[in-house]
Amino acid sequence: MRSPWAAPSTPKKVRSMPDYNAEDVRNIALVGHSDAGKTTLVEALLAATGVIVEPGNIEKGTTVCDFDALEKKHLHSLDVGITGCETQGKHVNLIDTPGLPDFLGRGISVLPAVETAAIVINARTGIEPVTQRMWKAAEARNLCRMIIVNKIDAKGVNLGELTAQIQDTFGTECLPINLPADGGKRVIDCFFQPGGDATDFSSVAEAHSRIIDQVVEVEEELMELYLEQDEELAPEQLHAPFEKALREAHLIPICFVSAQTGTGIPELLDILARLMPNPPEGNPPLYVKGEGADAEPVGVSPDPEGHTLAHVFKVINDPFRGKLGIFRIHQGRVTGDTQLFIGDARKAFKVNHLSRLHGNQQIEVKAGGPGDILAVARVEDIHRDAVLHDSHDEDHYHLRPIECPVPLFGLAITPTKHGDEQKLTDALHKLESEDPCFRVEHNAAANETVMRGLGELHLRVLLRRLAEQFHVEVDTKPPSIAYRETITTLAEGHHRHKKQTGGAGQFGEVYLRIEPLERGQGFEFVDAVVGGVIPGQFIPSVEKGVRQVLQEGAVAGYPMQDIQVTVYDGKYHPVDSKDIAFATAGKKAFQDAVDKARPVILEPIVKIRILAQDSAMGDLAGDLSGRRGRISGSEAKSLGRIAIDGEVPLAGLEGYESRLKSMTGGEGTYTIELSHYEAVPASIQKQLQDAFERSED
Ligand SMILES: Nc1nc2c(ncn2[C@@H]2O[C@H](COP(=O)(O)OP(=O)(O)OP(=O)(O)O)[C@@H](O)[C@H]2O)c(=O)[nH]1
Ligand SMILES: [Mg+2]
Repeated sequence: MRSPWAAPSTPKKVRSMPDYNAEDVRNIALVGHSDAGKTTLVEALLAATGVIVEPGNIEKGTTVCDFDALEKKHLHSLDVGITGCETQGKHVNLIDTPGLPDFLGRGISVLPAVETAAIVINARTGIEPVTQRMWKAAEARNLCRMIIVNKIDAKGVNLGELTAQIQDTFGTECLPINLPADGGKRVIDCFFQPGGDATDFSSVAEAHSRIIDQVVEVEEELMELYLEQDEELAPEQLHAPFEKALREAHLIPICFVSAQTGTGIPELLDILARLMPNPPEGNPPLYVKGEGADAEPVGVSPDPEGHTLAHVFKVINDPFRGKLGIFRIHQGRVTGDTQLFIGDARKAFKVNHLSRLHGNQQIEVKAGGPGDILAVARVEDIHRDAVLHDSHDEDHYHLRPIECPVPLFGLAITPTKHGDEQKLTDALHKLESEDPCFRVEHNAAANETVMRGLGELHLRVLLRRLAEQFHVEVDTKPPSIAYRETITTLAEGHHRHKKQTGGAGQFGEVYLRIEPLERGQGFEFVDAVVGGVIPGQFIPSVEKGVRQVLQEGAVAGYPMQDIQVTVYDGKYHPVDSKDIAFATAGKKAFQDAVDKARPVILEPIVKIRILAQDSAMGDLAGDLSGRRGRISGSEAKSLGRIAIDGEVPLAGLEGYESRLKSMTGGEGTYTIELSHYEAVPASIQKQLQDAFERSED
């Protein structure tokens, strides 16, 4: 299992890194669909800069970033890998992310740590679902972006067509900064010193002038100079506007490489060192001060002399060695002596041992400054998304949260061994703290503990960690669907609660009105009682009773949503009226109203995107309609593949993964995201209603 401390299977030479300033740091996240070649590209970059003697290989399981046994078995990255290299006096932090849709959240969660998202595209398969999802995530984070087209050595690739497709999908700001030549055996620089060589498509001169035109557009004065001056603008004159164009996403350079043959790697290193932004040049990190709606943006500067501010973007729990918190320093310095607060904690911890990561190795370092990505071990209170700081001036600082897809794929679990309940809860809690797209829910209606992730593989990997690292075996079954209840029309409700039991009695009477709200609006409670017919102190009791029904459901035992409740009349008794009486009256009056308001059960509907060979289209469409789904469109992709978009109830997707594989000979993949809630068909509503018994107290 993955452990960042284990000795690597093939020891390689690792150079110790010298000190450097923020200006000399480049932070790059390699993102994009599975098989684009990200992990292999990291190997090529490390080998070209002498960090490793020779590039490792996915098939042999010898890469720096895919060091985990399960990654070697699957031949895919399942988690983030962090390493770095030096080139031209610059320190380049490289973060490799998994490209399988199931692990999307892990990729998204590293974005706050970098200035640049390098979107790696497989030249053979073109733009794929995760390419687009990561593009959007990087854009939402305001990151500078570049596109790396990999596998230009592969047979039958059409790089001209792919470039046009990239511009079509992501915009005409995407411009080649170099071009492939000799059928992908060379690449030719189009920016620094453009030569006149023949290329595989387009021309160097044209690519050069398009990129310069794009850069000068961001600065009027430069534009004028450009138009007046006969001579070419020198790269030095262009540096600042180039950075500005990157920051404003007015320019997204495309470069071409083969991670396997090494073509384009020196050119890529040149681009990383000379053009991609250092921390002061990138867009500033999105810090806010305060909580919720009161949070206000605050400026942070990559100044080593400022107060220390760092963000924990990843946490790894290892049952034997403790916890590792991986953070990015945004301001100030961190040394072994630094005392850091975690969030708003009053008590600081002393850093002691700091390290830089190189795959599963930790290399001890003495200090870090703005831009550095470092790790600290065995700090129990550290958690993902924590802000570390050395002064209370930075209390209540947060980084704007990442936007992760909602985990929809669920498994209901119970420990196999009796007595393992607590162990399971603890282990699940740890896994939850590591993974932004993993959630544990307790479904009270069905008395189920449900783990939710982005797909079957995601959960299988976590189950394996539960067993191997935390020694908890569990039994699994498909979970009950997360239905909701709502009403479809206005209705009135009334209840008079009167109880005489020997001693003091109970009395409360409530009249209320309910009406449907727009989908997603939740719940609103309005007090429209006049003249004190229900005294003010009992109104919260009425609301409490209503909320109990909201939580427990009135139709089939699922939480209710999108309802407004207005209490407008009632009666009280000076002696017998008490909280419990009004809570009961509120609850029963609400149930009474719901019964008359044509209640329905809602189910989650997801948007689905399936990618497969086009010959499977007929089978896929037929299967999806059998699952109550429908197709909304399809798009032909290169190499005889097709992307199909549609909508389907989440309940219909049980067992879809294996069905899809069998319909497509293992080729098909799919991604889902929550679209909306919709009423279930009447027959399903009846089944669910029949199985439900309403609580009477
Ligand atoms: N022909 C060719 N194959 C490559 C190249 N780069 C990587 N590959 C192969 O493509 C496959 C996938 O490479 P990876 O580096 O694992 O791709 P990845 O993007 O890290 O994939 P995930 O970890 O699943 O996201 C491996 O078999 C590599 O050997 C390349 O430039 N040319
Ligand atoms: Mg990988």
